[in-house]
Amino acid sequence: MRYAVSLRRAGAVKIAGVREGPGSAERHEECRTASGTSQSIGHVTDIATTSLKDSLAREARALGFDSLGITDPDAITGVRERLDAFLAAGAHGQMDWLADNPGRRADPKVMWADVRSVIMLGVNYGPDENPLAILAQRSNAAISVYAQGDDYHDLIKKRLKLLARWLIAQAGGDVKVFVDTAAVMEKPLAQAAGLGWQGKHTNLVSREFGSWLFLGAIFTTLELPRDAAVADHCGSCQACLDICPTAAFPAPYQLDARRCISYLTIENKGPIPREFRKAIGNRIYGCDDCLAACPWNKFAQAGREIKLAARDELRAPGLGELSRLDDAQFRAMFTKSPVKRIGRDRFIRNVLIAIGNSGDATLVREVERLLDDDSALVRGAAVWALSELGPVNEFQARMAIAASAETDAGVRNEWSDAIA
Ligand code: B12
Ligand code: SF4
Ligand code: SF4
Repeated sequence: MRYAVSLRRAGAVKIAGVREGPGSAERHEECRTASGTSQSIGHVTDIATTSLKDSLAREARALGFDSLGITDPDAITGVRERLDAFLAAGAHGQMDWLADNPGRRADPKVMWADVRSVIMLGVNYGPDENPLAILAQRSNAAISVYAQGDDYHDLIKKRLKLLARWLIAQAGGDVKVFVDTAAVMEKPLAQAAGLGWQGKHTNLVSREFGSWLFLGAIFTTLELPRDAAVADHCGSCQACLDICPTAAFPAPYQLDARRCISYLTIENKGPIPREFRKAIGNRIYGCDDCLAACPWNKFAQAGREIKLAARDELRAPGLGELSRLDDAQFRAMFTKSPVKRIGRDRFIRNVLIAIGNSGDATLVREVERLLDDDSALVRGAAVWALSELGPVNEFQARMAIAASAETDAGVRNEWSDAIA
């Protein structure tokens, strides 16, 4: 367990009298005591800071967390301006939820006025093999490391709740727990809490776990001792910026999500813009290139959580096999996996882009079948894949027939663009 700061002096933790936090439309989880009610303590108590924090760290470790640090809710100064600049540039693309109430996202106290301390936690999901090796196997799919095992949201949320309950039982107070989906800026908070620093690829880099930490947060009304923020250790390195296949970093520390393969394959609901299709290669869900390029990964070890470990069938699945999945088979194959959330049509869209990039003529058969798919998104991607794999003259003849029967304007455009 990485303990963000060593505790040399025993101090006092003030547990203020609090009521339940204000209602919020955010998808946060408020942790409750076993009896089902939020526990509040109506008086101020002293507890040995060191022992509470040490015990918290021990409990967190036992629950599977690898890193823990505590910060002040006011610690992330300057993020509002950067978030505003990101949104003003439109860098969030279709992720409208990122633009909802930026004031709340950038300031934990706007999210919850009673919060006094933010406990940041990390779970190491370091891969057990080089995640870039699969990129050379062009007839197989690359699924990003984070999505090869069970969904981390479910796993971490459960453990955050257990840890939060433990904290309430020990010291009282109210809590809210968050992982990924709420309006909380987890990376700047984790940096302030001493878990690592936000690298030039914009993710948190840890000296011990490199780029491979999932983050989660517990907001509490308890006043807990703070850890020191970690300084930036990127120096003159820019390996992550150089490796990015789609040039998604307009500047160090800034990402244009609209160009990021993770966004394009997961968040983007429509057709993948043509300019990025070739650069996507065989990445069908997310991308790890900038994470994997980071030299700080040399200290990383494979994650210890078995549920987050790669399922064998998701390490290098064949593109042909994936392209044949119908809705029920897709759901069955990706049970408990984060991949499930994009649904079968977007998934097959991604597989078809990878097939178009495979150079594997044996996959033409699969593509032809998908030209008649019920989903226009799938048909459009199939047109592109065929144009990349098939001989041009044959394609022109096929276009004349198929384009005339096509009812969707977007797919008709795919046909004419493909031939242009
Ligand atoms: C939206 C989102 C995305 C979007 C946008 C990513 C982004 N960088 O904003 C997309 C879909 C692209 C995405 C992709 C990925 N994501 Co994501 N994502 C999020 C989410 C929900 C919000 C992030 C956010 O607030 N973005 C808004 C921007 C403005 O904030 P920011 O990235 O912190 O931007 C900062 C910098 O730009 C900086 N900055 C700007 N200028 C300057 C200048 C200087 C000098 C400095 C120092 C800083 C600086 O200031 C900004 C504010 O701090 C978080 C969960 C959460 N609630 O925090 C997960 C999260 C960031 N994602 C995560 C992961 C794992 C990924 C992927 C690796 C998944 C994958 N393998 O495909 C990729 C990585 C892509 C990348 N290089 O960022 C993890 C990262 C863990 C970590 N160790 O950091 C998180 C924290 C989820 C989690 N709970 O674990 N993600
Ligand atoms: S995840 Fe991939 S596409 Fe996105 S910024 Fe990193 S290297 Fe570029
Ligand atoms: S690859 Fe280099 S620049 Fe990028 S986050 Fe890692 S240390 Fe920083």
